[in-house]
Amino acid sequence: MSKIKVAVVGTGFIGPAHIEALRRLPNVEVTALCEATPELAREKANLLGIERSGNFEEILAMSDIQSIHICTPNFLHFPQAKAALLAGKHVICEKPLSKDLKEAEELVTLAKETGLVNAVHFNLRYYPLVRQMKTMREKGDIGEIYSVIGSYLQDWLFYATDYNWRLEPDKSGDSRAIADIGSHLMDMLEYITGLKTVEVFADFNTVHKTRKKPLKPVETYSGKMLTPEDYADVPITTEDHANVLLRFSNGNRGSIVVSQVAAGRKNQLKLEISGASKAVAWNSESPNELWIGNRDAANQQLMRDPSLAYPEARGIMSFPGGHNEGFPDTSKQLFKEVYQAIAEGKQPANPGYPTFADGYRELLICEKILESHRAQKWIKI
Ligand code: SOE
Repeated sequence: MSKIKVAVVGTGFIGPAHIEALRRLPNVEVTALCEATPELAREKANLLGIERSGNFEEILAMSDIQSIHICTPNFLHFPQAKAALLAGKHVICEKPLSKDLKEAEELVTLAKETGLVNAVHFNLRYYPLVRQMKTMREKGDIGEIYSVIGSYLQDWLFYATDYNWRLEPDKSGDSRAIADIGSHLMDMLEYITGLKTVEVFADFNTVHKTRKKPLKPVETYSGKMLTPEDYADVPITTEDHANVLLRFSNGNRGSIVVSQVAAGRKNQLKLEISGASKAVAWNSESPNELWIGNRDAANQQLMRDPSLAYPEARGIMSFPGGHNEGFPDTSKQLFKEVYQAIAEGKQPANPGYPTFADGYRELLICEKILESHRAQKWIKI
């Protein structure tokens, strides 16, 4: 069976995660890698055992490459996704789809015109018990949604000396915590509930209003202690923390909290969805367990187990109960669905995976949340 040849662009944190997940699929081969310079591309390709490397234009010119994964900083997503589509490549783009709504709209239109497969890496949808909650809602187990409470907490930007391109609006956009991880939370809660968020009221806080930007690369584990002269003070305008009130299309309410300065929370997404029949609650720190709340019966703890789940959730489980599946498995399961479409050569009419249109929606919600914070009032979506 000939394998689909893939190129990955960008090898920070998430690029290698894409490569690892793709290597677990039988019909895919990661053949080429692109980085900011040919030297870095070659170095990383050797490190990751990838045959070819080159700059972005060279990758696009490789006629046997059928799909491209864009894992670069946010400001590059639009030009790279546009060029890849125009070169006839299927595109899987990291979230957010682009830096602003106008760019996202152009990508959605272009992708539709080309008919090429287009996807956004909202991989957190692919925790099996997230799909179990969605299926429970679709089958009426939860009942009408009364309320949604969500949080997404991290601590990788906890110190004023924690620095990253995401702190720079020209590279990351005008929202940070909401656009970076709030987008996952908003995508997931609409995916599970089937509701649309129709109005938001947001309040942001920038805890560290100045951060220390290293003036030279900080070699990981080098043991070198940087001195004060090694840093520059940089004013920060994007949010470390955000509280957002939500109003949904069924008239009911919700709220989310997002923070990237929450000590001890490494990457914790939590959702509690209360319905007319039952409530469900899920925590990404223990992703193989689902709490089910009842008014007139004992509450339940559902363990991820193919034999206990609905077929729709079972379809994204590869291991039996007790053999836990986690973050890396979500990308494998997402890409498995995307590459079934790529094998057929075009975007299906109703893809099950998150598409550029979903990426556009998340940017729309994030822009309205930012608008609400700036205006300090309710904003309709
Ligand atoms: C950093 O906040 C980050 O890597 C996000 O960019 C990812 O989308 C999230 O899954 C984990 O944290």
